[in-house]
Amino acid sequence: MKLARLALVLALATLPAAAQLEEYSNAKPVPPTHPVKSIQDTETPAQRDVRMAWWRDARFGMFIHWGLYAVPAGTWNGRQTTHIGEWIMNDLSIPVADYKAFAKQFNPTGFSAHDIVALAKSAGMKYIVITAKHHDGFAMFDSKVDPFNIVQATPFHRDPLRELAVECRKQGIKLGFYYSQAQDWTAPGGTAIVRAGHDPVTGHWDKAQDGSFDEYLQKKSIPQIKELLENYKEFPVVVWFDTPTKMMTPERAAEVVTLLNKYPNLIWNNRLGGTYEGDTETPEQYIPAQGFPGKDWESCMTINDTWGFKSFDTNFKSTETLLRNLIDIASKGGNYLLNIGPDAHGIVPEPERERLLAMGKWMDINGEAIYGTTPTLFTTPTGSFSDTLKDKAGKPKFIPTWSWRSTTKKDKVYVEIFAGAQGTLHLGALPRKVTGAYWLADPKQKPVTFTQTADGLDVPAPTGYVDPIATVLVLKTAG
Ligand code: JFZ
Repeated sequence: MKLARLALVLALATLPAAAQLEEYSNAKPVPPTHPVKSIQDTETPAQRDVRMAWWRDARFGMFIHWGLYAVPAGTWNGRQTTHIGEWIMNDLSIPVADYKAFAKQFNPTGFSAHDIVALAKSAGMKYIVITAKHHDGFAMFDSKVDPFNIVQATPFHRDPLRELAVECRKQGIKLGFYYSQAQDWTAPGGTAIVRAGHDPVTGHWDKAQDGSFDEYLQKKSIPQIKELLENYKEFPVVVWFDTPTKMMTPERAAEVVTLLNKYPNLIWNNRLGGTYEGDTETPEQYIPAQGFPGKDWESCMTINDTWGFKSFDTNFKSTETLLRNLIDIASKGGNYLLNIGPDAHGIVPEPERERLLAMGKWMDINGEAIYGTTPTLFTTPTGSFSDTLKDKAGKPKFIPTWSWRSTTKKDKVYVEIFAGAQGTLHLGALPRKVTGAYWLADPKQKPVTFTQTADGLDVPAPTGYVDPIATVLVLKTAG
């Protein structure tokens, strides 16, 4: 008995300090319980840093919501949906057979993987995430598992994911796949988030949707995820799951994780479900006021008010808003995944193209202040999109009290000054000594005067090189 005690004491004494502490600390939340450990559960922080490195440097990616919903484009039987376009089947309770029939009309001959990848590159985006299958169950790729896909069910007979993979490889940009693992409105057994007027348990509105969820998972969802992981060479580098619903229990999600674990460089988001936290937080349509300190995160946003193409949604954000969102996100250490919604011909709506190209013009000059940066070192309280205050439409409210943002590199601090600034800008205290300053757009890097005191840093508002959206001041810093 005594010996056993001694052994226990010795064993505890040899545990690393952190593990011992955990025994007595209530601070940590209960660790998630799931039957299969994921890469995030087993890797070291240093391994994680290596795995996430390209993603953290990228800061700006393209989301593509493209699928069969581009055919109705927001209108069905004379009714216009008031919600996002890719939800039309659910929102207008379209019967399965009617929705599936759209496939015969889907012939997007205007689709050019080359042009879309080139557009992403011109915008300064470093990766693309495209909907391989959305909640409607229609696969935008060559699937042997289920015939309801773009190759077999449409006159198009081409695999846009393969074409994108080829172009991404050629043009040097990364490719990821979005996959709706639990919601599937056309496959029997697939689940649907419950809404008024639909079955209160299954969310279904058509008998053709009824069936076993486990059968759906085993026969369609998991095999298609496998196809996506296996058939596109080095891609996907990201898998973007969505809407797990309560059906994705730890046991079911674990089967997906077993697949994902075969790809140790893969990055996947926090929407798989079953207590798996994934790699990235995914705030949607807003910028969290403080970011997610210590976590990887990515705000995804639409350019207008829909993800999937809607012919009558013309509420496009300005280039100014989009760029300042990107800057705001970078200053808080996140990525911006900005969506485009190609139409039924495969064409990217011109207002979206225009804005991405305009963003790219700014990035050509100022990208250095975005890529590979870490969050601001200033503590000056300013403002941002609020995730608690909402406007009348229920959208996160923008509190426009900031006139600038800041991003950080090892030996430089960038100050992105929004238009309207005049005279001298008081930037607050910076925990580094500034040794010089210049406008990023100045090819001669002519010195800009500044004063640094304990109280803070004063710099002139932009005079030369003024960009009406954001003018970047570079502060050279020591330590
Ligand atoms: C989901 C999808 O339903 C939508 O169609 C789109 O693909 C978007 C990017 O993601 O929308 C969501 C998902 C989760 C929440 C809200 C909308 N959520 O957790 O509040």
